[in-house]
Amino acid sequence: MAGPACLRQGSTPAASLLLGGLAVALLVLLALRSIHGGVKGSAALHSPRQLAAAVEGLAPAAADGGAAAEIAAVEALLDGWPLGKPRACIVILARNSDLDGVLSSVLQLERRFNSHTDTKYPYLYLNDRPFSPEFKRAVAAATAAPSFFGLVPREHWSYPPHINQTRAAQLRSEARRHMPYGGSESYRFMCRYFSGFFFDHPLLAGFDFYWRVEPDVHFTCNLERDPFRVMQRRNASLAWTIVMSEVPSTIPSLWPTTQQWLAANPQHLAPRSLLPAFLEGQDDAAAGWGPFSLVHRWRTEQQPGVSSGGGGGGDAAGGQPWRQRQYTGCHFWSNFEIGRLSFFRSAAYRSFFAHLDAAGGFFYERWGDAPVHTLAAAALLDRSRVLWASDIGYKHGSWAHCPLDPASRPRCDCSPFYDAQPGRQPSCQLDFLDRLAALEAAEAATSQ
Ligand SMILES: Nc1nc2c(ncn2[C@@H]2O[C@H](COP(=O)(O)OP(=O)(O)O)[C@@H](O)[C@H]2O)c(=O)[nH]1
Ligand SMILES: [Mg+2]
Repeated sequence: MAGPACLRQGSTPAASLLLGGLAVALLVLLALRSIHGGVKGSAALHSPRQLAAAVEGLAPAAADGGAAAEIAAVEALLDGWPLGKPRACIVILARNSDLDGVLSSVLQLERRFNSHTDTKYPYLYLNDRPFSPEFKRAVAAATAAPSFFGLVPREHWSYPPHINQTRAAQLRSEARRHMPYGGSESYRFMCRYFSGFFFDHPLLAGFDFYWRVEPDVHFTCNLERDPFRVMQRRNASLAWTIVMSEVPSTIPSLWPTTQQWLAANPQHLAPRSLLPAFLEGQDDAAAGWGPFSLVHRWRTEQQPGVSSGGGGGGDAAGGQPWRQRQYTGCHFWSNFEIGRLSFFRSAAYRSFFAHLDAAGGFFYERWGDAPVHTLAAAALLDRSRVLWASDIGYKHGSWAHCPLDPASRPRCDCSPFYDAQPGRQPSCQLDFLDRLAALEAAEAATSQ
């Protein structure tokens, strides 16, 4: 409030007129945006946004930082959404400093997929701090798809009241040198946000599906199928590309806390769940292959076709595998994630997250959203609702997935030969696929 009032006091009549004119122009532009944003999005939405951004800083700021206008624009877009087309969006959590990496990821996703769809899926950019005009201008100009910008609510990016912040800070400083992001407070906020809150952001309210994209990732294949339509048609709730191992010291109590929740809520465990494929087998323990065992990893890496013995047995008959067994630490790597929002908004998922949050491991340890999403999907969903998006070429950091089938060669710029080597695949991916095969074989055997 102080800024505009001071400006007005010192200004001349001509300056007041100019400022008033700019304010009116901004209002007209925002109204235009709501009208155009709904239907074809892109081109019509673009220039008003850029003009609006150009006068940003001169015009009086909206009291809510523009949140209501942004939500109205998304609603208008969805009001005109084609019948039958998945109500889906691309979600990017980023800082202003991530701009170059965001542009790189977005340009690839556009080239490989989104710019070829009839109605382009919108981008929803989220941040714990306001996006700069420069960030907004640059990413909006990068796509013909509409872009929207949201602020993460403070209560979703901070400590819940039961956390002892002094203890959390002390544990962080001890963890600093022992694990990636061990000393980072903001990384913990980020992991908790993706675990428990992103699906409730008001900008996502009207959507059924999201695709999570990060800065500096690579999409290496032209997509022939719309993954959102695949999710819709197959009634899927989660799609993944890479299964990664977790750094054990980040999650020592995640599995015991999950076990507590499962014991109190057995009705939520899906009868044909994926959970056994994420658990060490009983005979693994007998053979001395404890959780995260290198011997176990070596065995599955060297002999990918050989069953590790886990996952099968009596579990497939609907037992309670989670009671006795250890979590392998393998998880769907969540920097790539296509999901159905109703899964995360379900009472079961919310109850699971609330239980984890109450236990404090997001702050006293460094629980990642990837193992949290994975354990939830593995326990709560029928196996058929979790898909391997194996036709999507993808790379994050030094790990990649490249479609292996020869028919994919002309549409991909990655090396299936290179990526197919067992040593080039995360050991957890081999472990998971191996256990999954064992689980399905055991289930087939019992149903005969
Ligand atoms: N707004 C915001 N985004 C963050 C912050 N920390 C991480 N992110 C985002 O969260 C995602 C994961 O972070 P990243 O640094 O890529 O983690 P990594 O993939 O686990 O190494 C990315 O989309 C980041 O842009 C933060 O403090 N603020
Ligand atoms: Mg990343």
